[in-house]
Amino acid sequence: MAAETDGYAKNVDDGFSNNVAPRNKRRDYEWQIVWRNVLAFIYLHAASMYALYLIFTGKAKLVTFLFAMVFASTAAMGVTAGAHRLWAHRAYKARWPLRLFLAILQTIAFQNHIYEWVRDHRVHHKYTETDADPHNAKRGFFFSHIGWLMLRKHKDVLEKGASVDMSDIERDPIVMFQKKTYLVVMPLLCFIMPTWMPVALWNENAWASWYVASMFRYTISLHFTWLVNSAAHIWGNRPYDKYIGATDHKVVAMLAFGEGWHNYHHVFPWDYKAAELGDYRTNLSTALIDLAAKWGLAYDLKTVSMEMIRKRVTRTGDGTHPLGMKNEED
Ligand code: ST9
Ligand code: ZN
Ligand code: ZN
Repeated sequence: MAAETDGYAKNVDDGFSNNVAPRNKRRDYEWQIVWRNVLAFIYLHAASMYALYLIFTGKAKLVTFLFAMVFASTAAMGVTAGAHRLWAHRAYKARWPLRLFLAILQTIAFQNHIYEWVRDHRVHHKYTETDADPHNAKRGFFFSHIGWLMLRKHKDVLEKGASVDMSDIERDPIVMFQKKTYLVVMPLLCFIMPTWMPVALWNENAWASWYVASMFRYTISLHFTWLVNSAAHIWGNRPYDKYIGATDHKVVAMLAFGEGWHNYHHVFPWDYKAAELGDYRTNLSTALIDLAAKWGLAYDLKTVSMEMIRKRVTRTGDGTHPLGMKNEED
C-alpha cells in the first residue's frame, strides 16, 4: 500500500516518505537501527532529567549550572563559527591560532570531528531534503532532529556524498590532527574537563558535576543544534525562497547563536553571518567572527550585496521580507 505526497511515493509500512523513488518503484531502503546510539541517547536524556532534579532541589550548586551554560555557549562557537561557517562553507578565512581555538571548542561540543561534520553538512546543502541528505527533513521532525543519528545512513548519502569535494579540509593540518586524535581528546574535553572543573574550582560534588556540567550541558546543546535541522526546515518564514524547505526561525536563531536564519543561509550559504542582518543579539557567532577580524585573526569575510538580496526576495520570497512587501506595493 502506498500513499502519494507531492508526486512521490510514501511507503506507509515504515511511515517515512521516500522522496526519490517513483510510486511504481520498490524501495530498497531498510531501517538499520544502531542500538549503541539509541541506548546512549536514552542515557543522556535520563541523566539530564536527573540533572534538572539536582538543580531544582539545590543539590547541585547554582554556579555549576551557570558554568554549564557558559561552557555550552562557548563550545557552540566551535560549531557555528568553526565547523559550520569556516570549514563547511569557507565563508571567511582564519589564521591558525583562531582555527586551533575553534577546533578545541568544536571538540568540546562533540558533534563528531570536523571532517565528518563538514562532509555531512556539505551533503545536506548539496542534496537538501532528498534521501542523500543525512537529516532529510521530509522524513519528519523526529528523524531530522535526532532519529538520523540512530539509523545507518541511506545508501544515497554514501553514494552521492562521495561526490563532495573535501580536499580543502584534508589540507588543513589542524582538522586532520583533530580527526586522528578525536577518540582520546574528545572525551577529555567534552566530559572529563567540565566534570572536573566545578569539583576543583568550587568544591562541587563530583556526581552533581557529572550530571549538570557534563550530561545536561551536552544534551541541551545537542537539542539546540538539532533544531536547525528539524524546526528550521519545517516551521517559520521563507523570505528569500519559498520553494525550499529551510525556514527563518527567530527562536532557533537565538538558541543556536545565529544559525536559525536558515532560509537565508540555504540561499546564500557563503555569507559569514549566516543571516542577512548583523544583529548580534540573535547571532553571537557573527559577533565572534567580527571581533576576530578586528584582531586580524579572521579575514576575507564574504557577504551578499543588498541588490542581490532584493532581487532574490522579489523573485522567490514568500512576501514576509520587508523588501518583498515594498515591491508588492509598488
Ligand atoms: C551531532 C551532529 O549531533 C549534529 C550536526 C548538526 C548540523 C546542524 C547544521 C546547522 C548549522 C549549525 C548549527 C550549530 C548550532 C549550535 C548551537 C549549540 C548550542 N558523505 O557515518 P557512518 C561514508 S553528532 C560521504 O559511520 P553509518 C564514509 O565512507 C552527535 N560519505 O555511516 C564513511 O566512512 P568514513 C554525537 C559518507 O554506518 C562510511 O560511509 N555523535 C557520508 O550509516 C560510514 O559512515 C553521534 O551521535 C557523507 N555524508 O552510521 C554519533 N557519511 O567515515 C553519530 C558517511 O570512514 N554517528 N559516508 O569515511 C554515528 O554513529 C553514525 O554516523 C551513524 C550512521 C549511526 C549515524
Ligand atoms: Zn550550512
Ligand atoms: Zn539546512
